[in-house]
Amino acid sequence: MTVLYVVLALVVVAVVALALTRARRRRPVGAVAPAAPLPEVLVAEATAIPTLGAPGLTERLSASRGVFERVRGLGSGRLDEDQLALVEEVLVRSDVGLATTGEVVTRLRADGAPEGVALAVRDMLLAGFDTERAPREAAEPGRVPVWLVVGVNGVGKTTSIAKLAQRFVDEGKSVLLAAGDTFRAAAADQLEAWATRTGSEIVRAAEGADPGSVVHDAIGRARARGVDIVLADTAGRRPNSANLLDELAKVRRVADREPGQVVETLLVLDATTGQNALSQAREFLAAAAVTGIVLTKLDGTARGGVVVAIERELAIPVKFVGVGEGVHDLVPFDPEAFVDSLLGA
Ligand SMILES: Nc1nc2c(ncn2[C@@H]2O[C@H](COP(=O)(O)OP(=O)(O)O)[C@@H](O)[C@H]2O)c(=O)[nH]1
Ligand SMILES: [Mg+2]
Repeated sequence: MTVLYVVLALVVVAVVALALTRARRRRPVGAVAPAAPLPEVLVAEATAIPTLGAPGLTERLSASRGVFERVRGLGSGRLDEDQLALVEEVLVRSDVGLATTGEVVTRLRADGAPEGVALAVRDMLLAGFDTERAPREAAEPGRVPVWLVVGVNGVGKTTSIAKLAQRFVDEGKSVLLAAGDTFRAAAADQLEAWATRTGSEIVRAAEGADPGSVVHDAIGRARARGVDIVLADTAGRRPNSANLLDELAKVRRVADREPGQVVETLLVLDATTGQNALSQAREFLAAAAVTGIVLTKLDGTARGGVVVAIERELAIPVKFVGVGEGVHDLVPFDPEAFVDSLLGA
């Protein structure tokens, strides 16, 4: 008897399901389907922005990961001199810097690696990233937050601004770009193209105009229109570097004057230049009061370990990393995901 009821119930369910499918198929082309809320997981997928934990990061960092291959292949326990030399060579090649390399090798020699060499190196590299790195987006009440983006020519300032604008727009915020690189007209054209693509506003001026007044106008306009944040591009080249640094200090003063407030000064460094990025950075630090680093082109280098050296030697947090040329290829720097993509299984 019970079996009969179960079979009957199954038949009824099957018939109803079939009828529903038919009904759906018969809906004329162009008819509007009843709006059903998207399942949450679909919504999350549709709007997801890559983060350093996202699948694909390990592939983007594959050149840097390749350098660590031989370390990942080592076992556990005590290390002999050949193995220690191998770890040393790998760390030097990855550009983590001599200080970190020396410390890691010393500790491995003394303590061995009971749980595996890769894991021990991972933990030691990770221990160097203990800084607060959340970017500041809010200004004091009544003031317009400004992110000033500085760095030498070609490191990826303008592209990173476009990617940052896209992130803010994706979060539902309004963005105004200030074309403070007035050295070449093409620089403002490039920024304008990104403004259009990302749905941001832009304030630009003629080639050779005073970058301070561009940033000043941008802040005025942002304030008048209630724009959430101003991203200011700057020149990376001047007849000599002293001029450039003076100019940046001046732009910064203008941007920080009410109603503007500089809440982040991001120095953009190109990871493919390895340790050279460090000497470049030191020149900027004093002049521009840098609060964070954007490390670009991590996808195009085997020297990804340079991020370890940058934080250690400059004592400035890496806030974002560039992992490609696309507008979504800038992600908040997540040390754990980064180190795992080099040394994880
Ligand atoms: N592969 C790769 N290329 C990048 C990245 N960031 C910037 N670039 C490229 O670097 C070049 C210079 O960038 P640009 O923003 O014009 O540099 P700027 O002179 O500092 O403004 C462009 O070709 C960008 O596409 C990145 O994260 N990965
Ligand atoms: Mg530029």
